Amino acid sequence: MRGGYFLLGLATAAAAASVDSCPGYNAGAILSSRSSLTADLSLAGDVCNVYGDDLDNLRLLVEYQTDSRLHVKIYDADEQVYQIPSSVLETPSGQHGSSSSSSDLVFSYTTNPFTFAIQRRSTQETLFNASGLIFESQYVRLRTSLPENPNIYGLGEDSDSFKRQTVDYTRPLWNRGAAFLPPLQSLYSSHPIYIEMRDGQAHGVFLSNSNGMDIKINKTTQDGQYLEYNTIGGVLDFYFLSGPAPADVARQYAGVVGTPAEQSYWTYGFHQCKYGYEDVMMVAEVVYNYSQANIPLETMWTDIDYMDLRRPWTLDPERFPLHKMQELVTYLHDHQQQYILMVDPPISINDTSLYATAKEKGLFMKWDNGSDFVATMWSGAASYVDFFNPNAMDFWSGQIGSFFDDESGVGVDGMWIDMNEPANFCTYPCSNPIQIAIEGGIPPAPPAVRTTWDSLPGFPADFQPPSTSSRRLSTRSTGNMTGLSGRNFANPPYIPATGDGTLNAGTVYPEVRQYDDYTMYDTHNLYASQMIAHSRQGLLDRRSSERPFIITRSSFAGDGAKTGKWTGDNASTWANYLLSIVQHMEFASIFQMPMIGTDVCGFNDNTTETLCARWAMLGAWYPFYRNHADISSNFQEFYRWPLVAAAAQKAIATRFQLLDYFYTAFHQQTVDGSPTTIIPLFFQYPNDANTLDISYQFFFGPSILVSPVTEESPSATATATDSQSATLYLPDDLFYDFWTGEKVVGTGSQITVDNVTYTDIPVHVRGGSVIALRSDADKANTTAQLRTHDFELLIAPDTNGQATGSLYLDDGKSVNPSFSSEIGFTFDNGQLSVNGTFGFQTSCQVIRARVMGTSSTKSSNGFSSYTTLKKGLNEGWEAKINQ
Ligand SMILES: *[C@@H]1O[C@H](CO)[C@@H](O)[C@H](O)[C@H]1NC(C)=O
Ligand SMILES: *[C@@H]1O[C@H](CO)[C@@H](O)[C@H](O)[C@H]1NC(C)=O
Ligand SMILES: *[C@@H]1O[C@H](CO)[C@@H](O)[C@H](O)[C@H]1NC(C)=O
Ligand SMILES: *[C@@H]1O[C@H](CO)[C@@H](O)[C@H](O)[C@H]1NC(C)=O
Ligand SMILES: *[C@@H]1O[C@H](CO)[C@@H](O)[C@H](O)[C@H]1NC(C)=O
Ligand SMILES: *[C@@H]1O[C@H](CO)[C@@H](O)[C@H](O)[C@H]1NC(C)=O
Ligand SMILES: *[C@@H]1O[C@H](CO)[C@@H](O)[C@H](O)[C@H]1NC(C)=O
Ligand SMILES: *[C@@H]1O[C@H](CO)[C@@H](O)[C@H](O)[C@H]1NC(C)=O
Ligand SMILES: *[C@@H]1O[C@H](CO)[C@@H](O)[C@H](O)[C@H]1NC(C)=O
Ligand SMILES: CC(=O)N[C@H]1CO[C@H](CO)[C@@H](O)[C@@H]1O
Repeated sequence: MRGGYFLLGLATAAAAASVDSCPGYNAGAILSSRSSLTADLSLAGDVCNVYGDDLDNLRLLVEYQTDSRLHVKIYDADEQVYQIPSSVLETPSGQHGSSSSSSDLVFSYTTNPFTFAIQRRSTQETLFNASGLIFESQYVRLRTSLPENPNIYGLGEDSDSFKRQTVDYTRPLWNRGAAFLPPLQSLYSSHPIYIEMRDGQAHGVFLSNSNGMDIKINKTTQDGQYLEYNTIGGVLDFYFLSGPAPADVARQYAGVVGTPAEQSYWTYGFHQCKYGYEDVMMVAEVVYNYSQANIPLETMWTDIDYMDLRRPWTLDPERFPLHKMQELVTYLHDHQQQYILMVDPPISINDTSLYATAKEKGLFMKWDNGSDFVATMWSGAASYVDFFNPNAMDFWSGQIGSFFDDESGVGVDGMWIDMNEPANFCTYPCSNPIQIAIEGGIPPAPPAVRTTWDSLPGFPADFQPPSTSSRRLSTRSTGNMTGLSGRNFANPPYIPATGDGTLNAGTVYPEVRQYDDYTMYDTHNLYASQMIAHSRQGLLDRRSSERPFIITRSSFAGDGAKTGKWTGDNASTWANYLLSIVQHMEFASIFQMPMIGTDVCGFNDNTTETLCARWAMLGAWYPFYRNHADISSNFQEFYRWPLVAAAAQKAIATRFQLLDYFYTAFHQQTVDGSPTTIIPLFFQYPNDANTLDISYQFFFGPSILVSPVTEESPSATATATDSQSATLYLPDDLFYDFWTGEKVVGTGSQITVDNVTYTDIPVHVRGGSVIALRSDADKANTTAQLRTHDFELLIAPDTNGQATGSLYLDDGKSVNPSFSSEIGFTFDNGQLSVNGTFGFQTSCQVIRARVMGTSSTKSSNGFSSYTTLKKGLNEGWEAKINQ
């Protein structure tokens, strides 16, 4: 494993050509049982040593784990090659009782050279056909042939098309801070799972590998259509998932990486943030202005502005002093609102006491020679916490516990974790991160301290500028670093097409060490996962019974089990408004990270009134609904324009009506991974080939089809009375216009909805649904108040006059709620029955119900008159409903 280190550059072109000369492997010593198969793979000829050295001896492990899940792993016989530590992502191993004769997936192979194929038993179709195995010290390749123009989804994070391009496409995965979300480059997260659709049937392929990689999809005359994995290390650890419905693949994937974390009820309220709120007074003003504008603000956020010179775990003593922060938190909590602060992972060297403590305990990532690695971050020179160190948990949890202490610190309600790709502003080779920070003006000079602040009605009268000192928090823990390795981390021979042309741009360098002999070369894509896990545990240590709410920027496969995510630094563009729909379908339905949101109205650049209005309407159908802007962008709180305020009021009221419906849908996904949150159309209609290309419509929960306006406003000076028409696709199914109740028969073609104003968005209810709406949702100022409102049922019968729906109720916040109800609604031609389990006692009633589609003319109201019910939700009942 030591050749070719100094040949970079000159050798690259020549080397690339010789990939074709690699000999492949022969299989021998094959042992098969009912439910597994193992073999030895040995290099079948002369080494090619293209990107490092060929490994002579590999092992193959095949496990029929369940009837729908086949595990295939190719790894080095010595087991020295890096593998994802099970402490970070524990994927299932062992056979779990399926067998080669009962599995839906059939494994077959050739020995000389070794190739393998995966077939679907029921159709005999070959789903994966692996050839071209190369296994070198710094490069692993495997290719599968595919049918022409395959329908492939997943493999993110990305800003590319929803359905993957099938020719000349490279998807690099190497977590990377990438403002403006450039297409065809690495973005913040890595999720190496894809779903492929063939003739209405779906299957999934997950490669559990955290190394940087390129996944190429191409069609050439020589090789036909294929998908090819090119990783810079790790092993080939595949989970094949048989579907056959897309929703089955989602559940099967959850069976590998875990089901998503349940979120508290309040997290579905509306959130506001901006980078550039200059002091706690300005933050308070935003809270106040939202309330004056009658727009229900649920949670207020503060970006790194609150830190003293951008140093994590500090407060700016003049602009965000502790006692004012505490008053703000008290105010918010008294009004049933929440507060969240951003936390970055590195410790500033200028934060001398905390830095010394962490350094002494050995908690930082290190150079090979044992010196602490120093990056340049928002605070200037800073060292990243090494979360592999077993003492990092104590340290991190201690920081969370003391800094966010409800009595003596800032009692936040969740954590926003950023820069965890991890990011580094010091360009390689960075000899002096301190100097780079000084030259780069980092941290920037803080804004002038205000000398007079107007008092805000409702806030303490002395909500006035302070003069006192900041508070620093101390820490405890121990740590150690060991290990060397023979690979060329600094100049790897194969470099994924990240967009930078190198792996050391904008991040902690690949040669930097982590505890237990890990190097960032292998663990880079897991840095965020570790920060997420430690933050979640820290939040649990602090408030043990409450569901921890975390929003991260970077992530890896499986992190949805612990965190939510926002899609990072998008821009205030129409293209990014549309892109959010694609990203949310990917994260929610394919990557199992359904608490997903995009900065509403856009982060970078200045938004416009009409874009922000459309985005306020779209954002209400995001699982995580937050308006956020950059420091260099104009203010864009919803109350800044009357048109946007009106859009937001309607959007939030509608979201509130549907909040328990969505809470129920989200809960279902946390139980078994069912894709019930943001759902692509082809998941719902797998046999309708037209749905395979639909990128900008989605289901919000199983019954609500959202079809946002997809064309940019024609006029920059539009007013609330202006409108546009929207063209949308309706599958062959019965729908109802959510707003008018009118029946709309889908025929598998496009329809046009006219007069979609800036305070409107086309929404349809799928026939066959019963939806429990919170009544008077427009009168609730927070989700806490909403939870006291009664319900009313919206009934959308199918063509047989039948409909069903469900409602999950619990206390909305406990990690393991002691009481919950799973209530089923069944409607059959006017007869409604309510049954289920009723563990959660509530005084909320179902006060009334109405049926959709009693008229099919647009001009008249399509709803039936209300049937008054006034029935409780603590036991089953039946009722007759007027139609
Ligand atoms: C599998 O791939 C090989 C090329 O590697 C090709 O010759 C063969 O036809 C493929 N088989 C199927 C069933 O796709
Ligand atoms: C796809 O194949 C073409 C033709 O061989 C080649 O020029 C191109 O580089 C390939 N693209 C990728 C992403 O591999
Ligand atoms: C709050 O509203 C007042 C009155 O419209 C305005 O002057 C002020 O700039 C607003 N402040 C913020 C931070 O939105
Ligand atoms: C919402 O209304 C309730 C009840 O009137 C009140 O206690 C609470 O402070 C209000 N919250 C906000 C954010 O206005
Ligand atoms: C941080 O510390 C370095 C080294 O001691 C020093 O040069 C730099 O001026 C400090 N920066 C700030 C903002 O205090
Ligand atoms: C360790 O290596 C780094 C990077 O090459 C270098 O900056 C640092 O000075 C070295 N430390 C020691 C103690 O040699
Ligand atoms: C680190 O661990 C190694 C082996 O476990 C040990 O020899 C060494 O003394 C430790 N170093 C520190 C600084 O604790
Ligand atoms: C946003 O608009 C302001 C003026 O309203 C301007 O100063 C600023 O440069 C603009 N920002 C961007 C990113 O275009
Ligand atoms: C509720 O009623 C429906 C329809 O009668 C039935 O399918 C379902 O099993 C019932 N559920 C419970 C929990 O009783
Ligand atoms: C009710 C309404 O606003 N109708 C308008 C819908 O759009 C068409 C074409 O733009 C107008 O002619 C209607 O007046």
